[in-house]
Amino acid sequence: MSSKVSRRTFMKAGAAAVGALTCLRPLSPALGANSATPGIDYERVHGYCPFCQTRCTFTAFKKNGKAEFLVGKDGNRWTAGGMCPKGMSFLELADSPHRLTRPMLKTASGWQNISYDEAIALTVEKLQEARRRHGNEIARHLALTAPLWDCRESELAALITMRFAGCINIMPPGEVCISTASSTLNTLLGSGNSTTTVDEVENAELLVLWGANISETYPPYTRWLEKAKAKGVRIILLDCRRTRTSNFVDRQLRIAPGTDGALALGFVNQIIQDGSYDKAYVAENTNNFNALVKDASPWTLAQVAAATDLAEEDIIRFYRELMNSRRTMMWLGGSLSRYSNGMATVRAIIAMQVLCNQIMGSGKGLLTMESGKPEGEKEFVDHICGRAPAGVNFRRLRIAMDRNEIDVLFLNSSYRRYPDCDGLKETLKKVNFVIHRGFFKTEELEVAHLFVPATFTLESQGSHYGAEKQVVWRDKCQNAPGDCVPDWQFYRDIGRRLEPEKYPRFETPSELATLFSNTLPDWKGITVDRLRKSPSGLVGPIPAINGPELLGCIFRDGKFRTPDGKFDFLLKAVGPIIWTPPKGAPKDKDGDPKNFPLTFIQGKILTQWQQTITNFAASLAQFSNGRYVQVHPETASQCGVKHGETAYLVTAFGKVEARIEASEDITPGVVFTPSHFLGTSPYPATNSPPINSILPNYWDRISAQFNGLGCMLQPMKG
Ligand SMILES: Nc1nc2c(c(=O)[nH]1)N[C@H]1C(S)=C(S)[C@@H](COP(=O)(O)OP(=O)(O)OC[C@H]3O[C@@H](n4cnc5c(=O)[nH]c(N)nc54)[C@H](O)[C@@H]3O)O[C@H]1N2
Ligand SMILES: Nc1nc2c(c(=O)[nH]1)N[C@H]1C(S)=C(S)[C@@H](COP(=O)(O)OP(=O)(O)OC[C@H]3O[C@@H](n4cnc5c(=O)[nH]c(N)nc54)[C@H](O)[C@@H]3O)O[C@H]1N2
Ligand code: SF4
Ligand SMILES: [Mo]
Repeated sequence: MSSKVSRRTFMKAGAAAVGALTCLRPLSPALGANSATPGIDYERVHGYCPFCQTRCTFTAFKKNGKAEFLVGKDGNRWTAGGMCPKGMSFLELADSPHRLTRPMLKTASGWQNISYDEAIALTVEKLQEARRRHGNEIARHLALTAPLWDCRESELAALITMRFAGCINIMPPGEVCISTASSTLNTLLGSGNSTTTVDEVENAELLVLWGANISETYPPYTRWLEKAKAKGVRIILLDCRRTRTSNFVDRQLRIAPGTDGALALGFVNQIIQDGSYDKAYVAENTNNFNALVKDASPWTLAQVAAATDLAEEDIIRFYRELMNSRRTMMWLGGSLSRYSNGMATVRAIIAMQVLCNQIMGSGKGLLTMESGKPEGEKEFVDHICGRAPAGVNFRRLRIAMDRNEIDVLFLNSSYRRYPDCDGLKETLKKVNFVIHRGFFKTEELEVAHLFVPATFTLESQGSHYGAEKQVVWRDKCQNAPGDCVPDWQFYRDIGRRLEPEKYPRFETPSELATLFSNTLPDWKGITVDRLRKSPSGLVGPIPAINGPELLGCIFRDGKFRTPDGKFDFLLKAVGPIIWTPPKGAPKDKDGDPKNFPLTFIQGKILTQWQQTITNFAASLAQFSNGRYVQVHPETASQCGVKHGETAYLVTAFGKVEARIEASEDITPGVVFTPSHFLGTSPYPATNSPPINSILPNYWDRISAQFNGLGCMLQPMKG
């Protein structure tokens, strides 16, 4: 007997399942994830999905040199074998007819194929030329935008090469992701990301999903909501839209976008006023409590209700539920980092948890989206290359590019991820030489001089990290087409030419991973051998060979990871927590409520990953409704637009065409559209100008912001 499943039937089955399930579990018992199914002559290759930080692990079933299907590893304690359609799409993407597989150089007569060796030689020449021109000033003239890398070894190889080239300006994707939350958590608590692991939700009494659409952005984690519910944990969701996640919660508060900070400050004010916060804990473990008292004092119940559009009785009930809970966990969605007031919001939410002693211990703490980046990378690169000063952020880089100061830019991402991307495109044209790494024909080619194709996850070995600070491993499953090379090879080959003596010697990611774990004391126990055997990966740090993984609250000694072990309510470098509406919102002083009375938000949908790769998958395009805007029927009718028709979504910075989807799932006055899609997709369902083309170049102190802006819907005719 052999359960031969063709790829097409598998994708079809997967497709059918998407409608019904939040995440895909192994579809047929015959394909049971790790069981040795007799009669199937497939080679099994250990892998992980490089997309979101659920970091699902899978077994690739390989035949005739290629993966035929992927099955999530059911031994993975975080996912239990779940995967989502995005990860599955790699089977199609690897073989996609749209994939670019040759290095190309832009010439006066258009793009011309060149060899990989020529591409490397040209890149090295450009770097050396810049060095000759700028000497010791070189650092100001080079930059790299980093993707959510396909594996950690690629990231390390790129960082080492850049340092040897003299480049310190590395733009992490985190800057336009959840940097507001992660930087604030790092400064205040010393955690950088989640303070505990997700399995702790079972030990909580109350779980608050704060703008976190878990079932669509971390689909296999839906089971943690189910597990928590089964244990009687109460779950409250704050979101102005009804989403898949709404199905798993006890109560939802439809808070107005960008106003969570006001709700949090109202709670802080209330418990300070009535003296119900944990006074002894605060006295012993925090500094500058008086600063918080002052910051929160304006936030009466009436003020909170006016800011958040929530009814006073709903606010009181929420505050009471928080006060009555002995163990509360809060899960902070990435969406909180996408507002110009994001830092005030995150500070206020952290203060809520600290005031009630809800950070340390089981069933308590803060979880974040896209967290998990383990420490050690900077130490490792410093160890090899010597210490270097810090580089600039993207806002500064953009200014430098505008002044024609950047000679060479490694564009390893979309530029469309940044707000005002059309303006940015013009800026990028001022860079002398742009090397783009990618997979498909995208808008980035318009600003690039050299294109060198990269590999997909199945085509190279490497490690990665996930939301639980777990490190996972994958082996190479199949050869890449054409001249596609993994980043660890591309950057190593450049680095070796620049610094033949000093560049670390490695022929495989496994050798680089071993060098890494041998160099960093906290990584000693995270060996490639051990990773290969673990379906869940290994939660770091593990300082001893064969040492245990430590799950749960990261503050094991009960102290914050700050210089004095205490939490400081005053952030001197930033000033008080002052909450104001998001910049450009209808209620903001810079808003224009007459012309742009609606609030614009955008976010992720289940079947697409970011702005580029998955838009090229036909298997996913079939689930896409294209560029639509979700809007309440009342709002649609006030704007004179009807369900199903195409209209303009207009901001003060531009407009895009979008199909109206009138639905009561969204609060009146708010407009939502998916953040995905690009203008070069071959499929109409994923083809639309980038959404950042209608968003302004607004920044808070940390991240580039996208949401909360005033907007309008305009009929196409009349
Ligand atoms: N399917 C899919 N999953 C992904 C990704 C993807 O591209 N596609 N990307 C991954 C990455 S890199 C990230 S950073 C995360 C992002 O994860 P999130 O940022 O959490 O995802 P979003 O869809 O932006 O927002 C989540 C929810 O917040 C709501 N929301 C918007 N504004 C507000 C607000 O002001 N307050 C509150 N309370 N809610 C608000 C939205 O309606 C939405 O339902 O997702 C990861 N997972
Ligand atoms: N308006 C708006 N903008 C957003 C968001 C939003 O919700 N709304 N989300 C933000 C968030 S959360 C994030 S994380 C960012 C993501 O933004 P990006 O990091 O730009 O993500 P993608 O759009 O997937 O970009 C993919 C491109 O990066 C390059 N790339 C991808 N993987 C690799 C790799 O392994 N190696 C190399 N060398 N290159 C690679 C390829 O060129 C690929 O085409 O976008 C942010 N921008
Ligand atoms: S995108 Fe995230 S949830 Fe989906 S398969 Fe990949 S890692 Fe898993
Ligand atoms: Mo992100």
